Amino acid sequence: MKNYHLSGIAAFATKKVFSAMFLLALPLFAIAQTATDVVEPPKEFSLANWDWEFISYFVLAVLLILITARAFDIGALTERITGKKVVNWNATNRWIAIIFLLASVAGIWYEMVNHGKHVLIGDSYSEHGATIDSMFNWTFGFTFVVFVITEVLLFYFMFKYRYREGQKAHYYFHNNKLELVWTVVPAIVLTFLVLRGFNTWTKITAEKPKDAQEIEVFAYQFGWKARYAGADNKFGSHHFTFISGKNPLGLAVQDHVDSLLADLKKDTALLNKQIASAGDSAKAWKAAFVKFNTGSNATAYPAVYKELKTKMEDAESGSYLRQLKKDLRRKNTTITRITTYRKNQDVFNNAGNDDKITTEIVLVKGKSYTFNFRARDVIHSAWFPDFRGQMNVVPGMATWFSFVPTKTTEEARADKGNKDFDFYLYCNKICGGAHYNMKIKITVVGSDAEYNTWLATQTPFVAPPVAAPAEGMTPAQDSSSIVKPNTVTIR
Ligand SMILES: [Cu+2]
Repeated sequence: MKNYHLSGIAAFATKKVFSAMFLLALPLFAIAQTATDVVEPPKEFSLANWDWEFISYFVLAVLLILITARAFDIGALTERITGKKVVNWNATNRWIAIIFLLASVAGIWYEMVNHGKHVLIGDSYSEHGATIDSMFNWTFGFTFVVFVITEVLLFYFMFKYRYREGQKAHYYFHNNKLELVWTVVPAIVLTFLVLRGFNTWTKITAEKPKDAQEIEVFAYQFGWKARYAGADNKFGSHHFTFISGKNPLGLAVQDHVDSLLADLKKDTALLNKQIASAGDSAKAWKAAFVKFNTGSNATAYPAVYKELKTKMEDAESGSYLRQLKKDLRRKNTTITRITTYRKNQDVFNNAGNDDKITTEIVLVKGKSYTFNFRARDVIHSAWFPDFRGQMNVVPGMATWFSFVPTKTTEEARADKGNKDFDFYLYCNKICGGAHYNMKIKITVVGSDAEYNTWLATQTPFVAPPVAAPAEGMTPAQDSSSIVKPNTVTIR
């Protein structure tokens, strides 16, 4: 071709190499990310921390590309001077296309064999899990076959219908039959996949299995708590206004709610006093600031200076008073809510006293469980990857998920050849800064006896009353023998 333009060829070649590099680099980067197990703390900026080996390879690659582009330029120049074709581009590109196709297939194969275990989810350990996996396999199978056919055709057509001199392209406008085929076939396949998914999901979530043991799963920024019903097999009521440091799940337990109300009333009394004397405190802060701000104090103690100045300014501008009033309003609202809820509902029936709040979930293999979810603050999502379950956890909305674990933790460890393996329930909704750390361990045991042993080690929310000592015996003085109320605090 006489009219090949030098810079045109160079640009074309460079672009081709670059896009190939990107295409190959992206999955490699993704795999490298998932393969990293250890999270390293951020390093301080220092040239010594740079990966000089990688940088030198990168520079070398850029140089190679530039040299290649230059070589193309030379070839094209030679073409122009001699009038003879140096490279037959149409013939070369068709083979590059085939090589690219084969290299991609080999690359995918290599990555799946060597790093596939980092991205694949592993065996399922719940009864319904097999259906989910089968659905995944069908979807993957269909799309994979279509993907392979279209990609092979794409590169083969590039090979077959390359430009030849004197050959004219066929003008092809419309074909009803073809349109029909590639509309109807995907429609049928998609209908099958979607209906199957819909059916499966409906079956899994239609209604709570009647024989299932219920466990409450409570989500908060950033962690999980589980609640098991006590000996009465009944869960105590709860309300979000009852939540306090000592009552993280807001259980309706009279003593806790009373002491929360008392605390709130003490707070509001203090706030009222502070509001009444806000004018005096403005004067006091000013006096303190003037007294401090002499000589070189301001430069010698900048932190104290800044604090006093801010306090004085806040007091003078009225923002201190506004803050106090805002706090008071908030606390009064909470008091009203608590008293209203207390009056209207017969919730203090002591059902929650023996509930057990745990930092681990223990299940028995082969038994049916329903997890009732509750969120304290924002939307979370409960994800049981090994049990193929996921459900949103939304403040103010009751959601649940049921499954039957099919193997114990020990059996799963043996399956995987990993003695450290554990099941976890993760948060799968980016809910804030420490979302990545939000998980709770699930242990599946083989027998009721093991489960009961574990449950016995968990303290009830309210300590049972200590039995009166038998006559003639002195009451136990050892404080460690007294069961303390379970005060799981939320970080
Ligand atoms: Cu979360």
